[in-house]
Amino acid sequence: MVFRKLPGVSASGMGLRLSQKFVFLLFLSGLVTLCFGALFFLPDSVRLKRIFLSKTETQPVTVGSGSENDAREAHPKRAKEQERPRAVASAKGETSTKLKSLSRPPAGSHEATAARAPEDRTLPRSRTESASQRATSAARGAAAAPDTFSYRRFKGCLLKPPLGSDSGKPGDPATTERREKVKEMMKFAWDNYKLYAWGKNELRPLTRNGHVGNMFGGLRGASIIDSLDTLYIMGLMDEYNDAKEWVKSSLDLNSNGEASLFEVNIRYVGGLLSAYYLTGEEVRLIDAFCFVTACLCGTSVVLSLPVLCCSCCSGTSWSWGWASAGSSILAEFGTLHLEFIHLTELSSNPIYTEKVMNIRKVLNKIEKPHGLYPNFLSPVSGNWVQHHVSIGGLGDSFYEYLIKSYLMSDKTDDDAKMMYYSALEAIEANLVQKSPSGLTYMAEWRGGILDHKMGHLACFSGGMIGIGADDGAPDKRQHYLDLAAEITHTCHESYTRSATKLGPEAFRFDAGAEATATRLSDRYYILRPEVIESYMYMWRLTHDPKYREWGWEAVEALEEHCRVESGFSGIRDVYTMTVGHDNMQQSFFLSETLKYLYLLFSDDDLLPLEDWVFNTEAHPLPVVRKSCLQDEATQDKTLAE
Ligand code: DMJ
Repeated sequence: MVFRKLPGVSASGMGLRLSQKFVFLLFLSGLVTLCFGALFFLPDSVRLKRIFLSKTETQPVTVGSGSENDAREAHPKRAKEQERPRAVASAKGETSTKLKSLSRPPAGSHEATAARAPEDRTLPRSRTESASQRATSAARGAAAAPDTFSYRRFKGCLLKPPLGSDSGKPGDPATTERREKVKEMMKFAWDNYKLYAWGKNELRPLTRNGHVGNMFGGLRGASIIDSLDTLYIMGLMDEYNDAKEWVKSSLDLNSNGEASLFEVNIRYVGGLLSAYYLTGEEVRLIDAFCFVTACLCGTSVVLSLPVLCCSCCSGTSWSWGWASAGSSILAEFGTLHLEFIHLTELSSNPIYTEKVMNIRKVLNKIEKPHGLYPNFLSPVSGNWVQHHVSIGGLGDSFYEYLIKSYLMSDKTDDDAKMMYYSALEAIEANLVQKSPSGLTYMAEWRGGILDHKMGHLACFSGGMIGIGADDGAPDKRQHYLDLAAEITHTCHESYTRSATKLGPEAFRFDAGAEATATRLSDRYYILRPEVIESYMYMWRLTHDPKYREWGWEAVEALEEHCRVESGFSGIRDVYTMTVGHDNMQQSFFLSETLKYLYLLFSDDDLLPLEDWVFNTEAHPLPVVRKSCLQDEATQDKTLAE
């Protein structure tokens, strides 16, 4: 009856005209497609999804040729907070980002098997054994006994003199006093964490409780692991021992949760590695090996291309649901090299290095727009997903790990060197800009259109370009050092132009703005380290006293605006003196911000840059010297003396 009332509908009930039938069918098929598509966005736990999609694993493309190992690449990178879902930006690790399932290798699948340590492949395995169980067993087999570790080989080349509270003590009393102040800040942050949030990931200093979040897939104690080396370097030995005891007795690495391999790698693996190299004490490092190996198993199905996350107990892997079209993120899969190379050095298991080197092969093969590396890569097609390029969030530590891989290899990793300097050239040609008043900054690039915005995260690039200056082409060295100084200067400007003298999350150079945030949503500061990190490197490289002054300005601002009764907190708006606190003491404040400040006010012989590189969470790792690795007889002699 309804139809009769409609124009064009015949009296024969459903006698629609052909064109109407066509439109109706089109509408219907659209609706069905939409409903089916929506299934992919449901959490994995929803029954409907399991019924319809249980057998829809995406088979990744295999990029590259050669052996099984060669052909498979994994890699994740930290979701650069800036472009993570906002929730992450406001409270790292808190996001309940629902992870889009890209690939789930059936346990025992070809792909999962290929990721096992080589030693493991010869062993018969029960069919019911999970991928991660196999990987864990493999890692135990490969790296189980502490005496297979190679710390001994490094020792002769490191720790001159052994660290202690006097290490790096500056000559003048004023700087010593500043350094003591930073140490006091660390103790204050640590004591409050210990009092109110012990064993949790971060302290919530206003509500005086702990925060766990889901960034680490159920792992706990991020602030403890991130603090181990800072406490040790500062000579806070009681605190260091408490931290060490907790790691020994309470760190549970049998996580069932969905962890970001990037975050686990830079904080947990990096933190444990550093503590090991600094102290010579093996604290749960073997377990960390097992954990990472299990993660590798999870990512193996897409070893041809990167994935971000892993569930270490189920051997599954996926990319962030929010990342463009489920793609993998440059800074996630490009930020594994330093730690993984050390895992191979210590375990004599090549699997870690093989994985990260395969990532490079993939990246070397793909065509790069204007020589630039876009932030998103499809793990399915092997192509860039969008042409968004940024030296800040989503891209940053990929570039950092190229130059640091070169430096950490005792300048033998020519591949990393070549990739870094050609990327830097492309960045200079396309991203580096000068503002009307002469401030140098790094814009972002979206398919050829410049976005004149620079994130706080991008401010690490002053230090990065600085430490790479000396190994650039001879005619470029001074230029790179100048560029590093100019960028660091601009980042300092972003601090001095705010009321609190702390910098915003992102600042712009358009519509009359110069180094200031123009959007409300960019005005927050979450205790990030990048600007101070560049001050520290530039101080070491130039000894220009302004960097120490700028660092001290930051200390005063942190004390005035971020220190609360029970710890340090991020603030919501750097442009107002009546600050609102975000109630979060980030673990990177302990591992990076305070460590870089302490080093800034220390002499250069505390962790000299010729001997150490800092991972992207500021955990120091030793340069792998041929002389330390090859001449074991000499090493033994040195140790005996
Ligand atoms: C840290 O976790 C690391 O420095 C990472 O590379 C970038 N973001 C935070 C600090 O801002």
